[in-house]
Amino acid sequence: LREKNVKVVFVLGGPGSGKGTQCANIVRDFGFTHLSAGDLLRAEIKSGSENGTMIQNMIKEGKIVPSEVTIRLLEKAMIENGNDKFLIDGFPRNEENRAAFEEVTKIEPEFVLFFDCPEEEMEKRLLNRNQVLSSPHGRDDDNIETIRKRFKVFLESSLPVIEHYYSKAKVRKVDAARSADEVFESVKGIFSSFGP
Ligand code: UP5
Ligand code: MG
Repeated sequence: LREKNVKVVFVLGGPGSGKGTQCANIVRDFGFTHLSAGDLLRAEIKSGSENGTMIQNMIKEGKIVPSEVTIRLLEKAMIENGNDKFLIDGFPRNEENRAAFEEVTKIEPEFVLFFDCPEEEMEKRLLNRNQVLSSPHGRDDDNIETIRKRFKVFLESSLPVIEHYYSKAKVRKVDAARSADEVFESVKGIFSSFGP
């Protein structure tokens, strides 16, 4: 990955802040490949891997899966994909994730796209997605107990990662409490000024 000079943007923000939604737009307009750590973990559960039950239990509790598992999935996905530009969505979620990813891949992100959104708004969105649980978007961590746990883990473990990147002047913050189209207008500005 290093020899290929792969470029990575971390897409971070609380549960329901719109990471997945905006990544789809960025893929369409800017030629990145989207890798959602959560999606990769959910696919791993479905594949019946030996880690599946452990991952499922951790997601149910809103806990952060051990970084070796997540990093292995991300690395495999990046290698299998021919692209050299990746949006890594929902990772790193704690300082240990961040340090281990850097250590293993030697990759530093170009920048961190941070979707800033109040908890009330995120809660509303997640509960709303839960309404359509029968749809392919329904997720079994979108119940109020797990949502509260996810918020707590975000505040305690994930915000410090964003702070770390602030200290390196790598954070591009976007107000995510607007319509998806308005948010994407801001996102476009950030990616347009990021060279080819
Ligand atoms: N929506 C989106 N944008 C909107 C807008 N502007 N206005 C109104 N509605 C909007 O959006 C969520 C919902 O809101 C959707 O219904 C959407 O239509 C609507 P989405 O784009 O899916 O937001 P996103 O930020 O991606 O929310 P998600 O629920 O995926 O965030 P999480 O961070 O909670 O989920 P993730 O999949 O990343 O992780 C799940 C779990 O996996 C974690 O809790 C953890 O247990 C585990 N995990 C790890 O252990 N390690 C990892 O590295 C990653 C995950
Ligand atoms: Mg998501």
